[in-house]
Amino acid sequence: MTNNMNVAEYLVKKLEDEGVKYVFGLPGEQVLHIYEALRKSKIKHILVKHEQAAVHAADAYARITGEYGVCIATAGPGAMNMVMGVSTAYKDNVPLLVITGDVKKNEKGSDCFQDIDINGVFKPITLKSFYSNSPEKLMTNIEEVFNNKKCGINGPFHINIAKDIQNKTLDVDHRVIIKKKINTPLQLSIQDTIKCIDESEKPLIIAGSGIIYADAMNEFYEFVEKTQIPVTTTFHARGIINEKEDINLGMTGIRATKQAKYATEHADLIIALGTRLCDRTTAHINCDNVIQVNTNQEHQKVEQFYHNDVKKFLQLLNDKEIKQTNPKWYKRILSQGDYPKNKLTKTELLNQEEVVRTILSKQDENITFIYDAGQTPTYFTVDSKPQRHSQLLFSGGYGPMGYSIPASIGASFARENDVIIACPGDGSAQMTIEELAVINTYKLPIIIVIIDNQLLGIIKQWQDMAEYPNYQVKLENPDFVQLAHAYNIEADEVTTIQQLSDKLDEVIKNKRPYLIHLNVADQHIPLPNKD
Ligand SMILES: Cc1ncc(C[n+]2csc(CCOP(=O)(O)OP(=O)(O)O)c2C)c(N)n1
Repeated sequence: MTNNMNVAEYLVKKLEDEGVKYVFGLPGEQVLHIYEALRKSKIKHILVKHEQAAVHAADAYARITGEYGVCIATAGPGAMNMVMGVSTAYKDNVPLLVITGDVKKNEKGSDCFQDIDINGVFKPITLKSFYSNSPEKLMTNIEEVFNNKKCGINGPFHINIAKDIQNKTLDVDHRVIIKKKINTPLQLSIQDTIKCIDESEKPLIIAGSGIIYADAMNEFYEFVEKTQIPVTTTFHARGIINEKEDINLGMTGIRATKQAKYATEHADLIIALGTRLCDRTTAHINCDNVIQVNTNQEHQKVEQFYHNDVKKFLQLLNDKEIKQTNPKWYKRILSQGDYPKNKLTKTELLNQEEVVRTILSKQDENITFIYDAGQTPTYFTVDSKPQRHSQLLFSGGYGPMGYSIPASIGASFARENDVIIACPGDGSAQMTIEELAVINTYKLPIIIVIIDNQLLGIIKQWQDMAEYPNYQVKLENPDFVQLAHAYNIEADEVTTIQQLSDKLDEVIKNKRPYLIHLNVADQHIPLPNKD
């Protein structure tokens, strides 16, 4: 690094050195110096229309690449607009680096223009929220953020830098000392795990997205190959092994496949890797014999919990002799078969599930699907079989409406040249529709399919199920096709399944931004299987 760097330049250089290619954000007065450093760097800044979108875009980028998604906003209102996106990433431990500028150091807390306790707001929704109020602190903080990632600790980190500090020259020779954050797995824990596997007749793996974020995929494949232990996944690790392969039983939890549910209920040993075992995942676990390896210990739920980097843990395990699973257990699971597909009912307008199945029928390695909160997630979840990880993205454990359009932008930069299909409901689309402008600016190959029932459909269903009269769930929508045109995006209305299928074939080939609008029936989604 050259001498005479200011803090902003140092920060951006550090991002470059760590391989950051994109930063999603929107400038403001309190990040002026950082933007000047970005302007001079190799990093590409993607200018969004709303800071929430910057975070969702960075989040999708991170879910796909496993690397930090980086986003930036100015103090006060800019930072506060990020809260939704940061909470979303926090709930799913998505690796994010969130950078905000702040008012001058000596004005902090003085109630001056745009002064608010940003760190106070971000603290509960990040793994750590740093206030870098000196050049030395910034140097330590940014080092710690990247060191955590290297140790397999994943989730959002926040760095807040006072405007005047960004412009301060720093001593590049200042020595940064970082404490190691995570212990190397003990031989004892490895031996215990091997003993459990050796004694088990019916072992099962629950694979979580921590494996992806910790860059432990190869170690994971080696472990599965070696032990032949059947695999189920959390939602976010879906496709970590192609779901069409028998060894992957599919997703476990409340929307489990029939085989995953059976295996989870009957397993005598569960090895949970890179998952925090949230309530939606643990739905069918019956045995006490659960080994969990995860760097997030906040939500530790089992006795045999190893606070370790899953990559290191698997490396050590793979070096040892381990028993192969009895194929009888595996055959018994496979004999359970699948739940029968829902019968499609005839509806006056398009049937939502048929629409989703038609979209999913276009699946190939180079297409990523992103859906939003509402009714259609259920169909995307039960009707899909992802062939690679992150082929199906959703805002997951937090589930905000408005995720899919901005996330499609981040996904598009993560998988350049691929086609991204974003599928919001009409309510969700309108929460972040302004980002069509960004899709147009960068001419991203994103197809937006608005699945429009003119309702906040899932809330209407809740009201119906509670036998409440419907209240405040009817939507009066704009003409989405005209709206897309106003953003200079090609768009069309489709009214039949055949038209939808043909239109998708055409626009997937074209690799240009496109919006498809369709009206669907008011339907109730099926509730989770109870049998
Ligand atoms: C930001 C936000 N506000 C409110 C909710 C609660 N909520 C979940 S789904 C939903 C309705 C979604 O409507 P739409 O996008 O049209 O999808 P549909 O249910 O009709 O398929 C609401 C209000 C939420 N998840 N996120």
